[in-house]
Formats: sequence, structure tokens, C-alpha cells
Amino acid sequence: MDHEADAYRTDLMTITRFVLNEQSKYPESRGDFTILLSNIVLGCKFVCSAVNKAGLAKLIGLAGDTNIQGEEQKKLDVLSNDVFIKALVSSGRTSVLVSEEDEEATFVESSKRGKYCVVFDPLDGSSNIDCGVSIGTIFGIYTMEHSDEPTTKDVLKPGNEMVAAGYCMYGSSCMLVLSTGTGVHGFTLDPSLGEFILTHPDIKIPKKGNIYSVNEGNAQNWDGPTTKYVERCKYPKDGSPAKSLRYVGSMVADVHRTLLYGGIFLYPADKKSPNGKLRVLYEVFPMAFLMEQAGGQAFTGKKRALDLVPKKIHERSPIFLGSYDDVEEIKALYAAEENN
Ligand code: AFP
Repeated sequence: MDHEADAYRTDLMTITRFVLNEQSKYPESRGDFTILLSNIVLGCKFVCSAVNKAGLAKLIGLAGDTNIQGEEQKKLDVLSNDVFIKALVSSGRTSVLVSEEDEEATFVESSKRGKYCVVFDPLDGSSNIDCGVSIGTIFGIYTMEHSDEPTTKDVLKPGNEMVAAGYCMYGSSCMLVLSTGTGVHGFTLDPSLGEFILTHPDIKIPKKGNIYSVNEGNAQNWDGPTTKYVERCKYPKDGSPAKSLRYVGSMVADVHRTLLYGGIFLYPADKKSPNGKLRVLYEVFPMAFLMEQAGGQAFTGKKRALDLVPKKIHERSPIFLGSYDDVEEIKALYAAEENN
């Protein structure tokens, strides 16, 4: 009998146990982060279950539709947002929440406030909902360093000040990938237990990959360095094989594949969108944080992504992230253009 395999199967490292273990390294910790995270996990489980039965429950479609009982249907991303906002507020550990779904930040009422600020996209990749393709939730966490009234300044901080970031992918399995600043760890939801179990400890992105991921439909509007880079992916000059193109159009799915297999994900600026499409606080920063923690890089075309200082909560930025060597190559192309 394979005792080692058996021990693995019976000694389940749930995400809560994992975070509690991490917390025990900090004697001053009072468990606030564990409580916050368990509320995020609850939101992810709810969204996972809603996504899985979206067709059955008629959650697909536009908000404002009415179901057979004449009740108004909530679009899946509106529903997910409601669930996350309520879970985060009721945790009693948050003060400022920024969601992709809400134009304004949410300031938690004083009796329920805590020391964390959470920026999140409750359901990213919404154009993929109706056809059942992988979508996800992305989140980043900051701490408040004062006890004054919270403001948006508490989240308009560079990504390198985040204390944790992660995403949950609702795909062929439901996977939560988390970093609290000490590496990247992946947990897979065991639907029969209703628990996220550590399945991918200490994820490291390959130093170089053979996949590039970009919306090539925008190619006519790209700038010189991006055009040159993608050209090199297809027609390498050094005799190496051409890279494969993979693009889901859900950032979580595209970044997850990049993290596990290596390669590069690009959402560059273009003539139509000079700041790119993706949002700094809840798309670019969390994914850049995870990439760096896994040994990769994230670059905006001008600087390290995590060094950006956003001025608005829904600000956008171009982003190139992935394997260290692949990002190094695009950095060199932008540096060369700047020196011309
Ligand atoms: P939607 O939520 O509107 O589908 O946008 C998803 C997203 O923000 C991100 O998840 C993708 O990486 C990116 O947009 C895809 O954008 P394009 O459709 O322009 O390629």
C-alpha cells in the first residue's frame, strides 16, 4: 500500500488551515486576515455554484430580464458583486471596497469597519459567461495605516503595497490562487467537501515559455514595440520555434495558463485605447503581484507594473506579464524605442 499517497489524501490542507499556519508565524496577528479571507472564499464558492448552474437557474443574460415568476433576474456579475460586497462588509474587517461593478468606492459604516481595503472584480470575463467559458474573480488587499475616516486615498496606492492578492477561476475545476507575499499557492475546490484544498503549493512560472496571449484583432492599432514583439513570437530570428498563440479573452484564464505553463500575456495600449483596457487596481495589480511572487515579471510598457500609482479607482494601464525572460524581451524593445 502506498502510505505516502494515503497520507496525502487524508491530511487535507484547506485554505483556512494554510492561512492559519501562515498567521502563526506572526505572534502579533489577531486572525483578522483569516476572517477576511474566509469571507472572500465564501464569495468565491457562491459565485462558483452560481456559475455552474447559470443556465439552469436562468442567470445568463442581462440584468433587468424577468423570470417565469415575474421576478427580476440579476445578471451573474451584478449578483456576484452583491454577494462579495455583503460578505466583505459583514466580515467586520474592511473599510474601503472598490469593485469593477460600482462606479464609486464603498465606505463601510463605522460599526463594521476593519483594517483592510479590498479591490476586486467580482466576475471578470463577463463576455464569456453566456457560452460557459472560464471566468473568474480577481482581488487585491491593502491595509489601512490610520484610524481616520477612510477615503479613496487608502486604495490609490502602488501595487507593491498590497499585502495579498489572488484570483478564483471558475473553469473545468474551480481554483483559487493566492499570494500573501510569500510565494503563490493554488487551492482546488473539492465540491463534495465544499473546501479549497492545497493542490499547487509554491507555484513558480517557467523562466521562459512558448505561448503568447493577446487579442490580435487589435494588431493594426498597436505601437512599434508590441508589433515587433508579436512578430518575433511568430517568426523568431534566433532559430527557436515559433510560440503558440492562446487567447481566451478572460484575464483569469489567460493569466492562469501563463502562470502554470509559462509565456506572456499582453494587453497593450493601442490607438483606440491609449491606456490599454485592463484596470489597474483590480486586474493589473493583483495579477502583477502574483506574477512577481511566482518569479515572473509585469511591465506596463514604461515601468514595473507594481510601481504605478493610480490616481483614479477605475484607472487603466497597458500590461505585459509572464515568464521572466519573455517580459525581459519586450522591456528591451520598449527601452530601444525610448532611446531612439
Ligand atoms: P469582459 O468582462 O468585458 O469580458 O472583459 C474581460 C477583460 O477585462 C479581461 O478579462 C480580458 O483579458 C480582456 O477584457 C479581454 O478583452 P478583449 O475582448 O478586448 O480582448
